[in-house]
Amino acid sequence: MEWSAGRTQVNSWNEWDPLRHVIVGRATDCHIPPNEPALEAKVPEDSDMRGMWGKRPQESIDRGNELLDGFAALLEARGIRVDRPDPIDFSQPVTTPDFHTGSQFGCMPPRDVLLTVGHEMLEATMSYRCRWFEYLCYRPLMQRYFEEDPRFRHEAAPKPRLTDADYHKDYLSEKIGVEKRLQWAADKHFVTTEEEPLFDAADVLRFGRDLVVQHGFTTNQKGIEWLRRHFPDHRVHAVNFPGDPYPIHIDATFTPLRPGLILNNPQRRLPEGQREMFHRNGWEIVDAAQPAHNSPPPLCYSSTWLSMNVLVLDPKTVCVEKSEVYQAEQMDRLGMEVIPVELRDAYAFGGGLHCCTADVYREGGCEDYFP
Ligand code: ABU
Repeated sequence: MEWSAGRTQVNSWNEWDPLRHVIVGRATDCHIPPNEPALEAKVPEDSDMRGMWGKRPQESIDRGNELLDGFAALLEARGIRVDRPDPIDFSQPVTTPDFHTGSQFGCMPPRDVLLTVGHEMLEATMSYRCRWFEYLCYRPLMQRYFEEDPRFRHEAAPKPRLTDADYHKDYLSEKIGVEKRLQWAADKHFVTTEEEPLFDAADVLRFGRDLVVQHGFTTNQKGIEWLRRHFPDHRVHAVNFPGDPYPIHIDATFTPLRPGLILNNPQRRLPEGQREMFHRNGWEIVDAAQPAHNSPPPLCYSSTWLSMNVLVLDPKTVCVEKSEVYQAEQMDRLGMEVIPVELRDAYAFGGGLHCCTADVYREGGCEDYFP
């Protein structure tokens, strides 16, 4: 069925086909959540955010929203339909029979929560206690899509219990050191155990019939197996990136730009043994350009590699953060038209241009790129 802006259709099979409809997150009421096992393992050891929690400064929220609204307006000006989540009160604690934590996180970034595969949008299990209820911010949209698109499948993965059994205790120490973290990453010893299936949607990249999923802090092997059983018509490939001492989410590590071309973070190279399916099918994996910044902005959990967290609008057009000049130059050399988008002051809310969006509709169908 052809795309029409007036009629909701959910359809997106990869990261690069022409984008027509997308969700953009909001910074409203975003909180720095209290310490909890999965978060403690992720916050860099030298970060001034360790031990800090509470609502983020209002002026940073206002600035974040200004940039996110600007990005939404830019996409709309290009004819892309943009929907936004409905924030809930993130100061509320999360209490279940199994755990309690003092506050929530926010409704940034949607890419972590929602995985669109074809006509389906799947709510991820998530692996942070503070993000347990985040899916609620997207429920008004899910209800609307369900009413308007008879093909839309709204799915939710089993909510995890997130007891202490979900986390390796040896990660819950103030000082581990990067060397030990890198050894653990090479041994695929991550903070999450195999107690139950866990995955964040941002650990999944879509390549038509193939889903490439990062095994790391936020997605365990059972989560990948759950995805394999949930999508029986797909081939699901587990990958890991041993150069990353804090491995969460694949989209600042491995970035497909168009059929046949992927950017890979040069500090987090895909191991030789996992490249075979790409090489066999003529795909090129090139090192991403260096970030333009030496450190992330204040109160930001993410690394400087949000430089490569770009949003592909179609196989020839890509949104790159405005200050990431080296990444923009590389895109230009790779034959992409670059749209600069100012977003750095919103990074602290959970990520870059890919993170802060979730696909609803891209043109095209389910192709086999790795026959
Ligand atoms: N959500 C992507 C963050 C990855 C990184 O910190 O490099």
